[in-house]
Amino acid sequence: MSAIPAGGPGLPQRRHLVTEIPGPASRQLLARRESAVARGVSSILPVFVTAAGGGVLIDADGNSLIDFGSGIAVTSVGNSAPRVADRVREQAGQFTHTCFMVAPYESYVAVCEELARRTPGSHEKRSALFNSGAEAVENAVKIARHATRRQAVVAFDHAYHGRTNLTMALTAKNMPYKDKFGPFASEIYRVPMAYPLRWPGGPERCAAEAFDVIAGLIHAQVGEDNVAAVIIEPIQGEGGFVVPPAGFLPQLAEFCQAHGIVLIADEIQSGFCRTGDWFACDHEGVVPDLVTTAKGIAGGLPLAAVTGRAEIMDSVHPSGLGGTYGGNPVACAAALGAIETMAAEDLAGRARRIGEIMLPRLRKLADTYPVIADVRGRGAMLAVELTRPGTLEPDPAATQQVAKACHANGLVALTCGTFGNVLRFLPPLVIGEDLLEEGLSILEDAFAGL
Ligand code: PLZ
Repeated sequence: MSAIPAGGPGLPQRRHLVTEIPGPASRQLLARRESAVARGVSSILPVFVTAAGGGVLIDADGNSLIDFGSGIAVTSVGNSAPRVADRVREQAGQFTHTCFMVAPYESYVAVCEELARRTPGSHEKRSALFNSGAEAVENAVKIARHATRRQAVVAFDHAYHGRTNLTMALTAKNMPYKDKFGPFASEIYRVPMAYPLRWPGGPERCAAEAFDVIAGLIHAQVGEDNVAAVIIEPIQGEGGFVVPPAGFLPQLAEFCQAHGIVLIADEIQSGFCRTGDWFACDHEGVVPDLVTTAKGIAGGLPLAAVTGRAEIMDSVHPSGLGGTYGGNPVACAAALGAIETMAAEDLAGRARRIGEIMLPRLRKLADTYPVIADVRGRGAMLAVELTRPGTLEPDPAATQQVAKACHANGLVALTCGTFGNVLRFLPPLVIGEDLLEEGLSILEDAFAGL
């Protein structure tokens, strides 16, 4: 085996397989893993990574794979992006932790300033920093309940908000996220999602009916003035990259405003340039009251945030929010490097360009293979949904088969969806166009092999 290269954009940007997938070195690590790592924590790829950068992952056998996953929409700026890695190195040499609740530091404040600048709306905002997406969602709900003195939270079919107790309750899908992990938190009410492909009566009726159905359910089953918050992913992530029809989110925002309900946009997967704008809400000018962010915010370091209207955020008494590690200085340094990269390299523009390259090829694929029932998404957050041809019956087996064929040929492709029948594409926004085209060719070959 050759020496392990350093990661970052300097890595040769090419797919190069030198062994089968997984190779012998990864197989050895898999065996060690089995006797040390809990079975409940699983991995999609069977290879162990030694370096990554730009649009490639290098494994323990020296294989170079094309990355269409970004570690689930995290390394949008690329792995070991120079501005991230440099700032992390510098910060780690200065101090690694004081606890912001004990002795504060500037970078935490600077991240909150950036969040105020970049998130939708020009109103006065405040932010609080946490470690994971789930923790941000938990805190957004805490804040909304505190501010409104109400308890009910409305979440959607196909929603994903995390794996902690409250966020499991908000997440829709049972297996693998919730099965026998209950009892779950109370006062969570679920309403249908505006899911055009699967709306009874079809996409046109979805646009016309979804909001009324949801508002009707809230009125009849919860009562508007019992609702603290409505939480929605403006483009759903784990649940299947579901894009609601134009007009739906603005209607929902208007409804929340009319009834004093806090609208929480969970932009943990869709945020930070992924969809071709800073946030997915921006495409329709929707201004949520609270926004949860994580993933792409810090180029791979664990950081999450709740950002929102000053009066809502500041309704919470001093010391009502916090946590030992929230806004860790190394993670904040990474976030400042990541946000600077997004702005300096116009990664929102890159995301739009990725969409322009990928969408026509995905649509052509759908024209060729009737197993593809839908092509959807925005910018560099794209997906295809697989069903038995001519029906809406999900085809998770074909989805798995395509994903596995991609992996065997050196393309990191992820699946998602309540029914496990969606292939999703989340390339790093810095991926080269040749690599992007090559990845799409591998995907096409995988469909040809079905
Ligand atoms: N909200 C919209 O996408 C995380 C989950 C991976 P954490 N999605 C990836 C898995 O199987 O655990 C996510 C999300 C949205 C919240 C979360 C939760 O973020 O950082 O994983 O807690």
